[in-house]
Formats: sequence, C-alpha cells, structure tokens
Amino acid sequence: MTERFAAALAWADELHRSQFRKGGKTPYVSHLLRVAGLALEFGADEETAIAALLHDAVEDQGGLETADEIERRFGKRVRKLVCDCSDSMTGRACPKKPWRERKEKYLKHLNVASARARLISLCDKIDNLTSIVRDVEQYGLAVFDRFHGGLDGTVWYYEEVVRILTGHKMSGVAELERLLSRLKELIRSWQAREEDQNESPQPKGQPGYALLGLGSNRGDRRKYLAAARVLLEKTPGIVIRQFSSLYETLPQGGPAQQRNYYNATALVETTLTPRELLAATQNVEAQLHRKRTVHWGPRTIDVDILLYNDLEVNEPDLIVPHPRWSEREFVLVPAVETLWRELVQSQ
Ligand code: PH2
Ligand code: MG
Ligand code: MG
Repeated sequence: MTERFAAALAWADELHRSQFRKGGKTPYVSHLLRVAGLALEFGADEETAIAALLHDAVEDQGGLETADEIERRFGKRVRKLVCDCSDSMTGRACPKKPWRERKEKYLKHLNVASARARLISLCDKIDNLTSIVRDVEQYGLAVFDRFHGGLDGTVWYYEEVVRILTGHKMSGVAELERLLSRLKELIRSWQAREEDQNESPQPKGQPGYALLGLGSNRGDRRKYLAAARVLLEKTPGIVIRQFSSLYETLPQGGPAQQRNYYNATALVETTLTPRELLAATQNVEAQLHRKRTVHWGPRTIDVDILLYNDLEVNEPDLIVPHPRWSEREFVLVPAVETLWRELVQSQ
C-alpha cells in the first residue's frame, strides 16, 4: 500500500467523524475499515481499496461536491467506483428518494457496474449483514424497526443482492449467502417464539402495578440495564411509569469475589397477569444472554418481580412479594426513589 491509501483512510475518518453505525456508538470508520479489509482479502487492488474506504462518502457526506473532491484527490476512476456504490448522490439540500425506489435502482446498477465496484458492494453488504445478524441474535425482530425496508424489505434486498452477485460468479458471494441463510433462520425462530406466546392467550388481568428489581454485575452493566429497560418498554402490556437511577451496590450472597452490581427498580403499569409478567421478564433475560449457571453467581441481567398490586402468589417458580425484597438495600433504595417520584408526579 502507498501513502494514497493512508491519505484516503485519514480523510474517510474525518468525513464520517460525526457518524455512528446504525443504532449504536460504534464510530462509522469501523465499517469502512472492514469493507476495505474484506475487499483486500478478496483480491482488490489499492485503488479499489481506496474506493472501499470512501464508498459511503458521497451518499452520506456531501453528495456531488464530495464526488468532485474525490476525483481531485484520488482521480476519476476512484470517483467512478464510489459513485457506482452509492444509491443516492444528493447532498444535504435535497432529500433522498423513497427507499424501495433507491434500492431498485441500486440493484439494477449493480448488475452492470464494473467488477471492481461490485466487489466493494459485496464487501459492504457482507459487513452490513454481519451487523444485522448479530443484532437480531441479541435483540430479536424489533431490530427491523430501525430499517426503512422493515423485515420484508431487508430480506428482499439481500436476496436480490445475492442473486445478482451469484450471476457474476464472485468468490465472496458464498459468505453473503451464509449470512443471509443465518438471518432467515433467526427470523423463523423468533417468529415461532412469538407464535408460541400468542397461542395461549391467557385472560388479561385487570391493570395493575408491579415493582420490578433489576441487577447486573457482568459485562457492560449499564448497557444491560439500559437494554432491559428498552425491552420492557417494548413488551405489549407493560408501561414503565418510573425507572430509578442506577445504584452501584456490593454483591449480597453468592460466590466470593464478584464484581459490584448495578441495581435499579422499575415501577410498571401492566395488564399482564403475574405469570405473564414473569414470562416477560424471563424473555428479557433470555434476550440479554443471561445464562443460568451458578446459583446467585454473576449475571448479565436479572429481572425480578418484587411486588404486584397487593397480591400474594406462592408457586414453586413464582413467589410474590419477592421473599427477600424488604431486607435488601439494593432493592429498597431504588424502590423508594421510583415510588417517591410517582407520588410527587401524580399530585
Ligand atoms: N442479586 C442477587 C444476589 N445478590 N447483590 C446485589 N448487590 N444486587 C443484586 O441484584 C443481587 C445481589 C440474586 O438475585
Ligand atoms: Mg456501507
Ligand atoms: Mg435477583
């Protein structure tokens, strides 16, 4: 690689500095590095790798003006490669065309673009689909709410890309195909889970209040609590009325030498019965990768039902009120906060 590649990397990083990957905190340049890296692995020359670094620059950062600047810095061929990989060339001033129309045009163009432009597109799609698969594994079908094309549109789009690239006998297509099969398999399994949940429509209880306790002492503890909050919010039949601050607490019980917990409580209004609410909290735990291994051992997320109206439930797997709720500082302190806020706000 020559200094041209280094210059392209520095400039791409600068151009996309304010941008992050969909719905996250990952700096955008990570995508550009991966796409350029994949392209090189599949045999790209330096010019193609430079275009790979800049492949989103026209679409996301300045439209035609950026295309002109690419030509000035890296020449006509790089400009052409980047433009071939862009599904819209409009700058900030003019809005993009509707999603479906843009994608159809992009697909048509993909078929006739140069082999080098197709290689960049392939690597772009491999990296994008990798992120999608990872997110769907973790968060389920709600991930598609973030996509203009939704679930059906996204699957259609990647199917078309695979179909077109397969027609051009590109070696890396197998990787994209594998990712797409994995995505479809995940979609089927999430849909099956949703159907299972709908099949036994329990009678809806009277709306009630429940107090939930949340704790995490593994991985990115704040992230897990925030993710649990989002997942609870998205659960039909649950409305979060109050969510406490996060409290760092010393681990009570369980194996020695655990990290501190972060704890919070949520006061929720719910039409779910206690048992349905239990299923919902377990679903949140499952989605956040909780593995039930060591009893009272470290956990990415724990969501407990502490109280439900003034109900008492005594079943093997569900005891309400939670047996130790009133003895635990890590429950009581955030509980007071949520209840106090609710009291003040409902005045
Ligand atoms: N949860 C436990 C055991 N110990 N300690 C703290 N500080 N916070 C918790 O949430 C917690 C605990 C079992 O659920
Ligand atoms: Mg891209
Ligand atoms: Mg617990």
